[in-house]
Formats: sequence, structure tokens, C-alpha cells
Amino acid sequence: MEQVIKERAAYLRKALNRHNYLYYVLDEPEVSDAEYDRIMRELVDLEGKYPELITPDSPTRRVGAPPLEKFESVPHTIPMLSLENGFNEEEIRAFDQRVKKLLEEDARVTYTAEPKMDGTAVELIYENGQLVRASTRGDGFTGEDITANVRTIRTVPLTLLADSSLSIPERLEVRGEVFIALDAFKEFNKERLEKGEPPFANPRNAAAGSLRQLNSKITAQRPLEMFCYGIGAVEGLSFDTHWDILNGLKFLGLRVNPLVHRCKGIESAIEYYKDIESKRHRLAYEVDGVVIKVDDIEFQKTLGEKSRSPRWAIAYKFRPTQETTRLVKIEVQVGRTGALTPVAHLEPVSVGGVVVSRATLHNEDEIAKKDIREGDTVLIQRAGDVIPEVVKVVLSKRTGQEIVFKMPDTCPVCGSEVVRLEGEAARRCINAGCTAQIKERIKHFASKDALDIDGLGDKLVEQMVEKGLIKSYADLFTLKRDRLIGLERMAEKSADNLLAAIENSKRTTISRFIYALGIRYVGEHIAKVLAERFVSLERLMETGEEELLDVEEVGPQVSKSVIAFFKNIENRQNIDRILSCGVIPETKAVGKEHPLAGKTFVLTGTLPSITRAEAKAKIEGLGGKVTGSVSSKTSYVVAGENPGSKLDKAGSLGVEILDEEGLKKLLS
Ligand code: D41
Repeated sequence: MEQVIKERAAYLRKALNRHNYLYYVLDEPEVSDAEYDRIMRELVDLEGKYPELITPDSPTRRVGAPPLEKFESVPHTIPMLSLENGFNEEEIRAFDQRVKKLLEEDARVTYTAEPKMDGTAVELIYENGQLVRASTRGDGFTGEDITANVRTIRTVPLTLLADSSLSIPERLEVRGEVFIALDAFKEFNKERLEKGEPPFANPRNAAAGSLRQLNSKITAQRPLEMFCYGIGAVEGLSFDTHWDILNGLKFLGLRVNPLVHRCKGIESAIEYYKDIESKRHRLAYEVDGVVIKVDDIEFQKTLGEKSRSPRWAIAYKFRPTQETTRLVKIEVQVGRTGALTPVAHLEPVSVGGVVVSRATLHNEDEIAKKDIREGDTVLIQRAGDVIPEVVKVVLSKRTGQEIVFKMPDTCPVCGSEVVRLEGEAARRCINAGCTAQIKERIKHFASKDALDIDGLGDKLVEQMVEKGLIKSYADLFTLKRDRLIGLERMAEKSADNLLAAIENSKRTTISRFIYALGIRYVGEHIAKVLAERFVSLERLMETGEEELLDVEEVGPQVSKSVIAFFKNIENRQNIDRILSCGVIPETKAVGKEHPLAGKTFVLTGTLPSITRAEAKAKIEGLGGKVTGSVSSKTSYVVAGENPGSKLDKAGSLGVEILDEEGLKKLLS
């Protein structure tokens, strides 16, 4: 092929990439749509004539690739965390207080605030400037490979822009939100209706559905866009602030929401929220709040994360959408711990694009306070993905036919006695053998964040308990194939699949296992903390109150509950049976790799030869934990130059103080 043709193709490609950037990212096009189309057609023609010219990053490749059989799963190098939610100014100020306390900062903290896009989270990976992979967020740890689909999105550069101020990094993982603008959504739904296809309920569902198309030619027809809001692993670039990250992404050709704003202090971030909320209905896309992030990356590292969300960011959600409907009846559900929870059954109503037919009523006091009666017309609200709730009764709609609700004195499932302990809002069924509790405990045990037994859905658990196949989660591991096949909708193949999934779940982590046991007040995060501290299940089972209280983040409520759980004979027998069936909660051995397990460090001041971030990484690499504030549970305070008040506090609490030399000894 002639050199001139190759050069022409390269020229056209470069021009299209540049016009894409000007149009989609900077919103400052230099050429008309017609001119753009002309360049595109010339390149398509050339590539048609000389297929060997086609490169994977050619702008013509956005039309979609051959359909896939299924999506491959891709692990995220760094987990994609979720966001903690705040719903009012008090919660946002409390967030700021927490941040300041952990950082020991009295001055105003600088935040970056961004509109919170109501779309679907995606990760892009660029290697040496080329888009090599795109994945969904999935469960935060592993997503699905949607590269072919994301390549069709015009706002996603297939090649990063080389800019004079930033060189192309060897690796760049970018996170952002894929969404569909409101106008495009309406137009798109109209077309679907005309074609006799079912419309999407809202732009978020449409965006998520489009990304999960096995046929990327379909995705290419969908009006998807993307705003980038953060990074994962990066090699060959570094940033000091979140603000710098957003600007860096823009320089590299990625689209960042132009409404991002840097705020000095929390009050300024609250002003920003009010501003965006007032503009909300004039924006071209759906926004469900703003995200407020600590700007300084060094601060972010100090603050660290809980198991699911970083401590340095919060989503400040807009007031939820509300709707009125009729409350048909109030049903009482019995939970895992025996708590009786009233649930409102509603005439189905669409609230902000989601059909709602049930709402939580919390507890009897709440019902009494709001005077909610069966048959009432009620105002319900839904905030993001939270369970809908009843705000109030529309009294003007009362007819006098409504029925006052009374909590039952006996368990609606097993009929045994119900008690309300002092200081608790809920009545509880105290029969541990109550089938409702058994079912809920097993569902929890098998759930995604616990043992994650695929195919063991709620309906199946209910059936198995009702038919007497299982009485506790320990029975799952001795299930017989032929008894399973007798169940409704359980063919041989699904029985085998279930047994395989149960077998699979036997290799798990100790923190998942602790969480799965369903100990009251032991959520995912505390389970992790306990696993880290006690390392083995046996050690945790033997522990006493004093040792538990010594663990950071464990208070009297958790410690009492843990002790009571392991004192219970039935619980111990269950655990023994599970372990003897070959369940192996993987323990992180306290051997060479984790000599600092269970130790917490606080770093203060400037160390002579290593940065705080390096020290933190080393400590964590050896199984230790670094926190922001000193308490009696702190094992060591590492003090450098100009240490500040943490050192005084360590002194007064009698916590051991190390200098850099001391730390190095411990690390070696
Ligand atoms: O616009 C958004 N939806 C958005 C989502 C945003 N502007 N920033 C975000 N930042 C994060 C952290 C702080 C965890 C990096 C996010 C999300 N996360 C997020 N999106 C979906 C799950 C989490």
C-alpha cells in the first residue's frame, strides 16, 4: 500500500480524535457536524478499501464488535468502593467533624464537590495511552468486561491525548459514571414505543441495560455519555489533590463534569449543594446529590476507608422523591434476630421511576407517633436505593373507615411469646427455633457478602425449612441430593449446581465466616476488624470481654453480643459441625508476613527519612493498622519532627512512643 494512503488514514484519525475531544470534552467544536461526518466517511471508505489499515483505536471502531457469548469477569486492581450517604446539613457537618478529628486539623479542610451522576459506575484502563479494558463496578471487587460496549461511547477516548504538560502514563485506571442525558432518553424511549419495544423506567436503567448488551452494535445505537470522577491504580503519574486528578484527566482527553468545584471548608460545600439542588431540574442529566471529597490525597490516605466506603468522601443526597398512595395493610415480619418489624403494603405507585409496593414502618412507636392506620392515604418517599418509607398520613383523605394497628403479643409466625426489652424499639420473638428466624439466619448465611452460596435464593431457603430439610445453616453442608430433587422447581441439574455452590462456599475468609454467623451488631466491618485481630476462629471463640473491649471500634454492645453468641451451646455445636464438614475459613497466618497483626499505629509529625505514606504502606504490608487518632487501644505512636497534640495524648495514655529508628527496628 502506498505511503500516502497510510498517512492520509493517520491524518483523518487524528483529526477525528481531536474533533471528538473538542466537541465532547471541551464542548467547543471547531467544525460543523457535516464536516465531521465527511471526515468520518472518508476514513470509513479508506478502511473499507484497505482493511489492513484498521487499527483497534480507530474512531471508526465505535460501531460495535461481533456479539459476545457472555461477559468475562475482571477483578479491579483497587476495589471500587461505594459512598456513604448524608441526607441533611447536620450529617454533612458531622462528616466534616469526623474528618477534622481524625486528621487533627482545626483549620478548614478543603473539599472538592461534584454533582452525583445518577448513572452506572465504570472503570476504564489505559495502557500506554490505549484503552485496553473497561469494566462494570460489579460488587466493587470484580466487575464484568464491557470493553466492546464502552468503545462505542463517543465521550470515551480510545487513545489518551498527549499534552505538553502531562506525559502519557504507562497505566491509568479511570473511574466514572456512564449515563444518558434526559433529552436523549426521552427521544430514545419514544422510538422504542414506536417500534413496539418496552420503554425503560428511567435513564439509569437505560444506561445500565445498554452497557450490559452482549451485542455492542446495539450499545453503539444508545446515547451513552461518561463523566470521570476518579482513578484506580496509576503508573507514571502522581497527584497531590483530587482537584489535580480531575484536571489531569481532562488534559488527557477524558470528560470531567464542568460543574466540579473546589470548596474551602464544609460550609462552602453546603453552599455548593444548595446551588446544584436549585439548578437540578435545569441540568441536562439526572443528578441525585453531590459528592464531597477531601481534596488532599495525603489526607485521604490518613483517613483511609471502612470496608465499603472511604472515610474521606460522602454523598450528600438530594431530598428524596415523594408520592402518595393507599396503605392497604400492615404486615408484621420476623427478622433474623427475632425482631418484629411492621411493613406497609401499598397500592403500587411509581416514585421517581421505580414502582414501590412496600415501605418500612420501622417499629410500633413510629406507627403510633405518625398515627398510621390501615386504609390510610400516605405520603411515601424513596431516597436513592434506600427502602421506601412512610413520611406521614394525608389526614384530609381519612374517611373514618381506617383501622388502628396493634402490634401482636405473640409471634405471628411461631405463636410464642414476644417481649420488648428495655431500651429497645422492637418487640422480639424469643423462640430461637422460630421458623421465621431460622429462615432469615440461613438467608443471611448464604448471602452475597457472607458465604455467597450461588443459587440458594430466598424462596428455596423458605421451602427447605418448611419441608424440614434444614433447621440451621449447619445443615446446608449435609444436604442430600435425592432430598433436594424432591423440591419444587428443583431438577437434577439445579440440585447439582446448588451442591456445587455449597461445596464452593467452603473455602471462605474468616471475616466472611464471622459475618455469616449472624451475631447481633456484628456487621461486615466489625467482622473484618475481629478477623484481623483474632486471626483464628478458635481464638475469637475463647476470648473474653476485656480482650474484646481492647479492640479498636469494639464497644460494650458488640462485645456482650459476641460473648453471648459463643457461650450458646447450640451455636458452638453448629460451628463445630460446619468446620467438621470441611469448611475452611481462611486465616491470615501470624507468621512471617503478618507480624504486626492486631497492632495499631498512629503517625504524627515529619519523619526524617520516609514519608508518612511510605511508613503506612510498610506497616500495613506487615499486617498492622494505621489510624488517625490516639486512644488507649493504640499500640504505638510514631513521632517525627513537630509532632503536635497526638504525642501529648500518647504520653498521657501511656501509649508506647517510637521514633523513626524504633519503627524501622519493628519493621525489620
Ligand atoms: O457522580 C457520581 N455518581 C460519583 C460516584 C462521583 N462523582 N464520585 C464518586 N466517588 C467515589 C469514590 C469517592 C469512592 C471514589 C462516585 C463513586 N465513588 C461511586 N459510584 C458508584 C459507587 C461509588
